[in-house]
Amino acid sequence: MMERITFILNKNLLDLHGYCSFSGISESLLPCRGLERLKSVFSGSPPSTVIAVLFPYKVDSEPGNLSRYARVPDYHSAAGRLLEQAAGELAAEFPRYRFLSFIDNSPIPEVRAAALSGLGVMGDNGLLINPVYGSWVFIGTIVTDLPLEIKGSQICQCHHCGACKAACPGGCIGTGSRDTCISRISQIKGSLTREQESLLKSSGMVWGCDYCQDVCPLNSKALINPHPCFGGIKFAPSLSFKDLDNLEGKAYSWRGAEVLRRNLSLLNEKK
Ligand code: B12
Repeated sequence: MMERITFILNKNLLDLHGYCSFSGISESLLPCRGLERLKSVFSGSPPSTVIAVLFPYKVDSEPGNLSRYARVPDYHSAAGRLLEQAAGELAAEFPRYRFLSFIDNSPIPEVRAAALSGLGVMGDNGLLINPVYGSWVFIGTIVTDLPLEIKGSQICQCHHCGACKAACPGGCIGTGSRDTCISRISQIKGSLTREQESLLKSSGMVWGCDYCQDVCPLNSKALINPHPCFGGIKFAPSLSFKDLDNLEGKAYSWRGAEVLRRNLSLLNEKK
């Protein structure tokens, strides 16, 4: 059975995967629309296993005002399609069981699921750090009521070297608060507070933030080999006003042009 599952996952380019028990994450499910889907699909038979899958996304080390994850086509659709296809094939192979895929907009705490699945360590910056690709990986999952053999289920942590904490422009790592996280501020709709504006300006970021990942020593030898689902497409490392006319396929298109325009305008203001 395990061979068959591995075959189906690998055939769908999901070879960077691991398994954890659903009970390891069931206490920390995230409230979102997907939670209702999860509850309704598994109403008769509770989930037993989570298949966690990684999608390496780093394409370059060039500086720019866009975080690395926004420099490849939108992972929600690119990686989401592969997960959905694999879930369908697994359901056809094991018709007595259900298989439901998620990515990002997910009730599954994905970093925890991936760490429990043995795919890497949990960094102080809250991110999963894989030994080969570093933290430059997206995480998706397939939840199933098919009980699978789980080997080990312990979360390993990083070395707490403090580099991410020192580099975080908002100084929020280790504080338990994400209020000053640049990635979060870059996504806020409407107007920003003075403090948020000045943090965003000093970071030089228009969308997302990679400061904590750039300095992580566990990322220093990360392999740059983006997942084939991104089709070899690499967007420019920086966004400019003229790019706002066409946001199709970009990871930040869901937020709309206005938030990006505001961020770009802030960065263009004299300091
Ligand atoms: C909401 C969210 C955010 C919010 C965080 C707000 C919050 N509540 O924590 C914001 C917008 C800030 C954010 C930013 C980023 N995110 Co995000 N995010 C998520 C999401 C959708 C849910 C996380 C969550 O709420 N967990 C539940 C809370 C209760 O768990 P928690 O144990 O308290 O804390 C978790 C995180 O919040 C984080 N964390 C812990 N402490 C701190 C402290 C700070 C300052 C921050 C920012 C985060 C953080 O680590 C924990 C493990 O997940 C997940 C997808 C998912 N379904 O899991 C992606 C996810 C965690 N994000 C991801 C990414 C890539 C990022 C960014 C790197 C994007 C970027 N370049 O800007 C940044 C990184 C910032 C950082 N250092 O964490 C990836 C991580 C991949 C990986 N290798 O681990 C995920 C898994 C999405 C995916 N499918 O790949 N994210």
